[in-house]
Amino acid sequence: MGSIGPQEQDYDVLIVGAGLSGIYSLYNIRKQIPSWRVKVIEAAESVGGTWLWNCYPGARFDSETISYQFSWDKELLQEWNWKDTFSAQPDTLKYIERVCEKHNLYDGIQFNTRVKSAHWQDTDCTWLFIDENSFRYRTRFFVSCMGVLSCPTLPAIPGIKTFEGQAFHTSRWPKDFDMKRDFANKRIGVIGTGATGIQTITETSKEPSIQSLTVFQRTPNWSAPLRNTKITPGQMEKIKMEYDAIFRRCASTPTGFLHQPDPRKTHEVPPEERVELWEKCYAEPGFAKWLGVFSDTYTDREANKLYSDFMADKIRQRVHDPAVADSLIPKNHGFGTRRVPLESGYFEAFNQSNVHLVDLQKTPVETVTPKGILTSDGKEHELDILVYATGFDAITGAFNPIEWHGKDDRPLIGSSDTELGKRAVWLDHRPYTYLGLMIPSFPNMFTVLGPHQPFGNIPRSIENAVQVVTQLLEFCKQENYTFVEATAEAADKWTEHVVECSKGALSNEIDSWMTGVNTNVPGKRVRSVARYGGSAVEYRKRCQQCRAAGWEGFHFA
Ligand code: NA7
Repeated sequence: MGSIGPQEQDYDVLIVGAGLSGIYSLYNIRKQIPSWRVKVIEAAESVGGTWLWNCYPGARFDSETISYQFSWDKELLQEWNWKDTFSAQPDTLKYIERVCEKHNLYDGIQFNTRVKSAHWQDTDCTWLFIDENSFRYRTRFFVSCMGVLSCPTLPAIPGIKTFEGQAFHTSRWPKDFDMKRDFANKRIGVIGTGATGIQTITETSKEPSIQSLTVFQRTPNWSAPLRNTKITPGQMEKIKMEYDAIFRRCASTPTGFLHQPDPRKTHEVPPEERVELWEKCYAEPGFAKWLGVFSDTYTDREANKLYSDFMADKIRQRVHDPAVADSLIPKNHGFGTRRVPLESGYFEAFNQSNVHLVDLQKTPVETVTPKGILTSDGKEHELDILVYATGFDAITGAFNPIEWHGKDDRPLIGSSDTELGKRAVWLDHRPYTYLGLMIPSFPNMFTVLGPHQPFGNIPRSIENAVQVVTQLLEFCKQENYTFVEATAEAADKWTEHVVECSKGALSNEIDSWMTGVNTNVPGKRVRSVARYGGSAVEYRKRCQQCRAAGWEGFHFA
């Protein structure tokens, strides 16, 4: 790819993405290797990534706020006062902006820049990136911080372009939206009932001025109470004194959250005592009800069935119409085998006379029409606004829109149906990595929160990945290496280990973004193992062992 031209910038490290991963990468690499030229390019107009794009009504953490922030800035931990046990999106975005201001990160970020292609240059061991405006960026090293859920997908149903009302995806919510003004007297439809749909539907249902809300549900999801509360100034002061212990606890749990599973197995415990634990967890805020229950809940089919039955009863108690309750109870997967969305009155929304559930398993969508949605029973559901809460091309998805030319011109993602696709390193979207950090044939390229990393408590995973990547870069600098690549042997072994870790998990038996399935993306209909299913403790141990063994599994030159 040609020589350096006037429109070409040159860096030691180029980072793509200015969400939590990208801003911490910028901060840490700058801090550890101050002499290097580091740059972030970002498609959006500002920082925040997921927490910038997802500004739909009701968007908030369902991870505990106090465990979901950067642990490395002790000063900011003492300065920052959180309002909610589960922070709302605008507050999280303010926090991220404060991190960037405090550490002067804005001057290292170029906004409104979307990468179109990436070309490995064998001659001088650099990457050449080209953006949508044909600007070129040459860099020795590249850190991908493009996010796990950053590429929204619209449903593959006919007619979506014909709709004459307003229609948008939840992660492309209209700017300056005002619920009272924009939803008043409107007939609103929401397709999708994942974590996003559940938050959007609940919040919308609470707006008294809407005319109606119609929920189009293809697969019901298990969901349970979030139980958000305000953090009082007194509580905040106490939390500030406990941060060391909070992050130590996160470091000791399999998912990086504050919750440790109960080590007992379901059948070791008498039935009344089981119910006592389930009730206790159900009454607690946050993920206790997902992550704090018996250790075999997500591997033992019978144990999972018992807990799912308990949860199904909770739904029946909350939804007045038994037929609606039945539609809302998942039948094809057990509780917790998909990522559990937490809710704040979701089930009660269906008791309102202006909220309607359309069970797409009984009456599938035929087509979107100019006026609304036509289902197989011949009914046209008329709508003014249609919201697509239909999720993302997850994990490998952010890499998908970029044209990759790795070593020997290998593509990154490809379909086995095509000759070119067969040479792809992630054939049919199946990730192949070493430690989830590097990909053979893609030298000098690192992934933070890439496939094969643990995705539990996201900031905890990000901090570890950024620290390991920075250490690797420091090692290259010290040793004057201009080339680093994961060996095929190391990637084979690691990919096998990741597959091994996922065995026995009931979550493998259901389609979800976690198992790499998205029916709206061609080539993503078959399940794959895209995330590290072992414990985050084990993952970090393996990263440390690799470093202690002189970065075993990497080839340097
Ligand atoms: P999810 O969890 O992937 O949910 C997407 C939802 O959209 C889900 O209910 C899908 O039903 C539904 N969907 C997708 N395509 C269609 C079509 N074609 N027709 C009808 N319904 C459809 O995405 P979210 O944004 O809610 O959450 C992603 C993560 O963000 C979440 O797990 C948290 O970690 C934060 P399906 O189940 O596929 O039948």
